[in-house]
Amino acid sequence: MNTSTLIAPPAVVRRAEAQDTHAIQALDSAHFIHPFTDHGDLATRGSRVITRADGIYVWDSEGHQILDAMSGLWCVNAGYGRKELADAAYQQLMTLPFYNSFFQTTNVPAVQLAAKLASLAPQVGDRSFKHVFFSSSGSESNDTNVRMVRRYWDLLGQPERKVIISRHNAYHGSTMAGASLGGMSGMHAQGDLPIPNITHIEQPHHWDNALPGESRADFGLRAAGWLEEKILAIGPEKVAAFIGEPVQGAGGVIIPPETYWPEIQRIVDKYGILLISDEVICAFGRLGHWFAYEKFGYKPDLVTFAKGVTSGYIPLGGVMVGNRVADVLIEQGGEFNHGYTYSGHPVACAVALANLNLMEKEDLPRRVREDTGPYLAQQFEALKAHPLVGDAETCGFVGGLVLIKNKATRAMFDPDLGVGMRCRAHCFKNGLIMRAVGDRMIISPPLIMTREQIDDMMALIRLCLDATWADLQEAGHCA
Ligand code: PXG
Repeated sequence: MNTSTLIAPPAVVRRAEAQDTHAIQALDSAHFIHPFTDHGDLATRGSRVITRADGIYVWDSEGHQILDAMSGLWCVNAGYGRKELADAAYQQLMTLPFYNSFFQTTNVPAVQLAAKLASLAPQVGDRSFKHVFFSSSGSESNDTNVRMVRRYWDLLGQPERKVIISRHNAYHGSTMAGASLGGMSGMHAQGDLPIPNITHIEQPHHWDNALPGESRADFGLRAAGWLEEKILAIGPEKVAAFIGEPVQGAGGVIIPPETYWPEIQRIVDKYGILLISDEVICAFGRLGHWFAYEKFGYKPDLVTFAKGVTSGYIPLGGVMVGNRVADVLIEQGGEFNHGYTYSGHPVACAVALANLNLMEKEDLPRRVREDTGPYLAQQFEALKAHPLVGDAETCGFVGGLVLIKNKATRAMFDPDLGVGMRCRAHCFKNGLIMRAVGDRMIISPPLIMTREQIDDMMALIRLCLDATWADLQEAGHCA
């Protein structure tokens, strides 16, 4: 079916609002060093200038309306333009814009937010979450995890337990510890990473790593087994913790088989190792639950959060500290020499509280779990019929699809063709933001999206797949 007839062509609207794009681009390349960017290349092309946003759309300085299927950067869970969040920030800025939480001092929004987060975190078995440590980002929170895990084992008289095991193609941030915990080879290649005592196992990626004919269930068990092999190779008495994203986000929306996390739980329990769930992307309704460990049925000791806690309106991150760790820190005591100026920032915490209240009022996690998430899954399933799509899957409100050269043989395109980037270019041209990770196209839409808006997004996705397919056929690259 040619879906291009279903929707209006890219909406070029509100030209009257257009700003002087060239002037902004010139200032941008003269002064702004962007993250994860080839700066020389950007200077020759010029940045896209995003000027405003509302609901599930953003607008650029040329007046183009763009459907943001990435929620900013996996974070605008409650959608753009929410007055409640702006009001909460304004009220708090006028009441107490800042005070620190060092030196036996606290502030009301930070206390209320910690209690709120504890009330949202489901208790599993004997593991509960009563305590929260605040930071301003996911990266800082994972640095906190490294410090806290080592402090925990020191206090228990096992200082030799230092090694943290993570996975290749994981993303845990961009600070020295965050990038080391992450498994991105490009990041490790710059700056002598990983730092000592951090090591990696292979990811549970059925598409890339399963044996021919291996079921998802069997592969999940085998992939979890790599953790046990690594623990035994290092020596269990030296292993402090295992860290993983419930679903790998930046790595390309890698959804593990259902057998994976329960087996990981069995292994960490067997060796008494701490389990860290990095839910910077997956928490706050993204997978249909307040916290994603509930979906996969495991029991983390520490949970990293950021992004969706404020729907990205203001920087805030933190670590949910489970009772296993908190009890030791509190009861065995002594000063924990770690913290940030902005730990428990009153304005960020006030915005987070307003955001969580709003998400609760609109029942967004349940909506994703029971209504819009399953609907999105159906639409992605149907995409598998497209000649360019080798696989397509979702989990809650994240999704990934593989662009493939030959569906029968599963032959991939030559990476030099940059097929994912070609598809991404068609998305931009047609008013859609979708990310490319190699030849995997990924989405993480705002949780407020309705079924009708999912239809609009899917029509755009099909339009862009069709355009990419037509390009590749014309150039003789298709099988
Ligand atoms: N953990 C996870 C699981 C993340 O996804 C971080 C930690 C670090 O958070 P901060 O707030 O320090 O950025 C993240 C961040 C991408 C992309 O290209 C993903 C992230 C950040 C930047 C780019 O998909 N995730």
